[in-house]
Amino acid sequence: MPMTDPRTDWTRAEIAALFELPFNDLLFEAQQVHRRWHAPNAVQLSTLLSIKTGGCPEDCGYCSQSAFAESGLKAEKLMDVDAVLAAAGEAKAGGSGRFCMGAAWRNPKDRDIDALCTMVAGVKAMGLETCMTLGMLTAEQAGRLAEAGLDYYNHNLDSAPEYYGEVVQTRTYQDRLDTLSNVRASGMAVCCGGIVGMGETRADRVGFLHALATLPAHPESVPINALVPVEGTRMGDALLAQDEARIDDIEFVRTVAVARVVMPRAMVRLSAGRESMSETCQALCFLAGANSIFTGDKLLTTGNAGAGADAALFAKLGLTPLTNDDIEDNKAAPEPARVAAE
Ligand code: SAM
Ligand code: DTB
Ligand code: SF4
Repeated sequence: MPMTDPRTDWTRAEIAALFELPFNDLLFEAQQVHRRWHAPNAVQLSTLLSIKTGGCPEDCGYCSQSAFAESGLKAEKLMDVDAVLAAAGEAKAGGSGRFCMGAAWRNPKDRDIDALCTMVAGVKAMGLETCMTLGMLTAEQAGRLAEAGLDYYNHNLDSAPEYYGEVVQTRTYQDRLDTLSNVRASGMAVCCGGIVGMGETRADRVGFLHALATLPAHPESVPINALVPVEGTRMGDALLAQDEARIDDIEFVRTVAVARVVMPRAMVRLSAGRESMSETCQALCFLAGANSIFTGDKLLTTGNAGAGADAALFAKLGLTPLTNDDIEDNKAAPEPARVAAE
């Protein structure tokens, strides 16, 4: 097959048709696309750290850190650089290749940028890839972070444009797109995905993947989160009260598979929600093309599967951690590469 840039002109009808395929056909298609661009049995490991927890002025209906939620979370100030570097050291020792630092901000203040740049430089000097998620960024702020060595910026579209008003009201979809374009222009890689299981319809999931797959360039990394219901959050409470049914596993796997097919070169990350997911469902997600996870027993504020459970699952499935060198080799490869596993 000739090398072509991944398509960014997907239509909603095409994406809806992928969702509607018989499950086996969809998974077969996703596996074929996956094997053309990625190592079939290697999964990238990232570790998260909340560097500034709670008290966020945004009203995201899923989030424990929103000041609008009654999750009981104490608002903290930005962590010291030394404490962040100590946590990064532990992540590296635990085999993680990427360290993602998250802050519960609407946007960073200019006076925070020096400290953030020192964190980036320090984490990078340990040989880890760096990622941050800090809310909206101006072009100047994105430029400063890129210069300091920030490899990835995570900024999620979270859902379809038409469902966004149900998710958050203190910012617009266009605000998100503007930050994504500032990040892209700075040269950093884009990590952008969203959450399923927030009470959205399949049509909304189609609209969500359509928004991602028709960005001017696909995100390098696409986190797919399953809503973690946190008590005291608007959406968490609705799910816990069973007003909303938990997303069906098969529909979740379909979402991962369609993401893989429409964004063939992206790393698709099976993100929040793994702690309450069966091994079987996670295995199907890997088969559907997920090739990245968060390690450790904590995400930002909620629990994660943990190193022991992950090691056991990897052993059962014959999966190996994807190294940063593998990822670089894959990017540099003139032909679709199958790194590390052949
Ligand atoms: N404040 C920044 C922002 O929103 O861009 C960064 C941190 S925010 C916690 C990062 C992402 O985590 C959100 O965009 C959302 O997709 C995901 N997230 C937060 N709470 C979640 C939950 N309870 N369940 C699933 N995903 C969640
Ligand atoms: C993303 O899409 N998922 C991660 C990361 N980006 C920053 C965060 C998940 C957070 C889950 C809820 C919590 O632990 O507070
Ligand atoms: Fe704030 Fe981010 Fe949570 Fe929204 S998702 S409330 S912006 S920390």
